[in-house]
Amino acid sequence: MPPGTGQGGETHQTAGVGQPLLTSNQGLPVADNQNSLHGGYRGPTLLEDFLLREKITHFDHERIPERIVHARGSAAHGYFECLRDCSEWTTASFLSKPKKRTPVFTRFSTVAGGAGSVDTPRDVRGFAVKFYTDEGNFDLVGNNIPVFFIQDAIKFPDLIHAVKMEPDRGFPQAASAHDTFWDFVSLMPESLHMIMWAMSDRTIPRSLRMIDGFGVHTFRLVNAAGEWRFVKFHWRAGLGVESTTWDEAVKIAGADTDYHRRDLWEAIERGDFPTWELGLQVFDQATADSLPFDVLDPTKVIPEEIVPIEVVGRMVLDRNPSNFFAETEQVAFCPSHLVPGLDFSNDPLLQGRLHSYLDTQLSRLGTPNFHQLPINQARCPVANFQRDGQMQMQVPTGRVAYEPNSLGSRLPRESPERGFNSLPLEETGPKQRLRPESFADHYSQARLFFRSMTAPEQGHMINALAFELGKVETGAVRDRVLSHLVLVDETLAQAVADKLGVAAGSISAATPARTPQDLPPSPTLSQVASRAGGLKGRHLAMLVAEGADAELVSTTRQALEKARARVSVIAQKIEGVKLSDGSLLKADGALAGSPSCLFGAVIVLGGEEGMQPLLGHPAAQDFLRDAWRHLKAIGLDAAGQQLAQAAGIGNDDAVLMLSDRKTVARYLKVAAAGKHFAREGQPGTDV
Ligand code: HDE
Repeated sequence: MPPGTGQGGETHQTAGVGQPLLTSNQGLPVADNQNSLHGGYRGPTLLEDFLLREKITHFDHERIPERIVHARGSAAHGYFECLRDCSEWTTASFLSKPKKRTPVFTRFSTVAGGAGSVDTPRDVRGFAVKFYTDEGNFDLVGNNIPVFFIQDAIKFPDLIHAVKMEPDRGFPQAASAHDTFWDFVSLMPESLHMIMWAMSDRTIPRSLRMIDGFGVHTFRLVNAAGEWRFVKFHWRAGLGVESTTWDEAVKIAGADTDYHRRDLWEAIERGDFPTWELGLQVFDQATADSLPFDVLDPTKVIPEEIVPIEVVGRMVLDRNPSNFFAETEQVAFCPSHLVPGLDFSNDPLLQGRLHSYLDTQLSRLGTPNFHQLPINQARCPVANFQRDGQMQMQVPTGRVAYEPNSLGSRLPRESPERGFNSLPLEETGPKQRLRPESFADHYSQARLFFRSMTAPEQGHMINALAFELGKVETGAVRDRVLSHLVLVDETLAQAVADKLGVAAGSISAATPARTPQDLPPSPTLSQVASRAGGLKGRHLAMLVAEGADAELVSTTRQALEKARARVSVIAQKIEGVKLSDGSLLKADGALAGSPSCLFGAVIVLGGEEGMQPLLGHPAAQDFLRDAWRHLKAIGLDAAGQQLAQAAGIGNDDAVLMLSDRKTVARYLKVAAAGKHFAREGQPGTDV
């Protein structure tokens, strides 16, 4: 028998010089990792096989309970760089000095789907940042939308039960388009503002690198004099906010379930590090009192036009996790993790979260020692008298595990000066279960949001509402939602009703707790307005057929790379194509697995003859048909135009002929502008 081969022919990988020995978890060198211990030549496996049992038992316990919400996530390491001395507002050391860097770990997530669901459902995205500051960990556990569905934590389990899979049938997975969700919404008008955001393009992002983040609640900043101000946290994506269309998101879900995870990973591996600015809206009690809504109500924004956002730092994500489970899965965020110089507000949603996250980590990670996991460890000294518990990783020494004490030396002590002091705020009033009167206006900001959108964005919201309600089986639920939409905006309600086939005039308005007001529109809420423009960080596809002009291919590629876009060459066969000069152009993707929905803009180049096999090819036709439908810039040479004709796509300002450097430059300009919304309404598009 040759060395390294077992009797059954299986391959053994034995340790060579300098290679570590494979061992059991106790360090016992393993001789055979391919075969269990048998009693007899073809006999039963023996209970004695402790190596088999150790390996299988470990495997059986590999999964931990997934997060009840935000189960599917992707994360990265990086740093936060302070850009402004914020000591007039806060003593928080990570905001104290320009250029000061604080390590961070940031996890993005979808909310409703399970850990194995897809990346591109219509859903809010979690945006949770752990700052490892020199005064302890600060977790800013936010979302990519600045408001929330509910005002009081006691409604959270109801909201989540409504949006998750319906409990009897176990579907739909990762989707809000079903009866229970809209039933809940229709009976909870406080969710209306968030619904407007959820039905906007924000919930179908192109990339996790292209979402903004928000702390949602009002927090407090406290300075050295003990003076406090309110604050709202905003993360602004360096690449700007960009979204897919709905049809594109659906198709991506089929083509690449890991689309966002892969995109984030690959960008960081390439050295194309995503960045965000951290901005603060800082305001005092007098400003809060002057607003027509309550700043403790998490269903409200404070428009930037009223309280401007001041940029105080930036975050760069520059390192992928080394191990998905150890880091992305085991990271434990808690809004109660804060540092001196920050404090909470009385937002009743935030107050409930202060309890929930610690509790959930105990259930998920199984022990109050979860802070000892490497990803959760503070990067500053941690010392106290908490002891023992499951999975205790430390070995505390000495006989003193209590305070006050006098028996030890160099034991941890309190510091009234440097320690965290809750603000000594006075609270008065009867103890009761209530919703403050100041939380009663559920429609004015929903209206403000809708009316602040550009026309294409409004159109997408109407389509999204019609799609979601079109999936609702119960007519009474659909009608009830429409009765709220009337109060948001009559044209919106009418447009949705038309798409559902509900007769004009048959929708009656709900009775609002407070009459909605017309607030001045806030153009900064529109994501089109906040789009950064440019091709940097965008992923484009070049579909190349045999015989394509080598010079044009190289000119186009160079120009795109100079604009710092990522270009993927797609060919019918993964080995690539021969160009006009006989050289082989390697492909990054085969046509069958690389539909155009995966890319921000597309180009099709080929030799006339080489293009022939693609003209009748459904995947090639769909490549262009979808690029057209998804409002993308399309660059074509003569052969590409033949394919466009075969696919039956239209022609407009964002379909460009490519022949030389000049035409390529024109294409780049058009592609840099993002989606070509002017195309909407043309045959083959969605509106
Ligand atoms: Fe969460 N939320 N949440 N949430 N949340 C969780 O904690 C909860 C809320 C958010 O990447 C859970 O560790 C309650 C608002 C993010 O690990 C859980 C309430 C916002 C993440 C929980 C809210 C968020 C979570 C599940 C209402 C935006 C993922 C697993 C009172 C500001 C963090 C976990 C990560 C995760 C509870 C509302 C954001 C169960 C009770 C509002 C980004 O503890």
